[in-house]
Amino acid sequence: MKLFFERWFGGIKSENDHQSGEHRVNHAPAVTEHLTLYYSPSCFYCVRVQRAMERLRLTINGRDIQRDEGARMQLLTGGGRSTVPCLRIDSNGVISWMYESADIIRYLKGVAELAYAD
Ligand SMILES: N[C@@H](CCC(=O)N[C@@H](CS)C(=O)NCC(=O)O)C(=O)O
Repeated sequence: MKLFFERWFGGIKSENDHQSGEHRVNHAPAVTEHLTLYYSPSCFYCVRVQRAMERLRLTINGRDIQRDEGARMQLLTGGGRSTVPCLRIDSNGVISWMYESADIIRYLKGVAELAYAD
């Protein structure tokens, strides 16, 4: 099962930065520049969010907390918990942390609707 997740995540990530553990996932526009998805490759809920991102054709900065201790600490100190998935939302400098995968997917649907409107 672990291998499946590793392959699945490995298949979609691009512009991978092995030093920082920071990379972009999926394929698309700049409408998600204010978003960062904290995730772990072994987390089923994260897979659900990533699948939604693919369906919605959204590109989002991803931070793998399993591989990147700095990212895990950012999540813990910023959001208050190290649970993943967590979507960090920067609304003109006001930072919020969304922890529930269902909430994240709902939020991303709204982002996609705006992005692909008209
Ligand atoms: N209700 C959450 C569940 C998330 C969850 O259970 N995440 C696990 C990984 S699959 C986790 O981060 N566990 C470690 C922790 O809670 O600190 C959601 O749907 O997003």
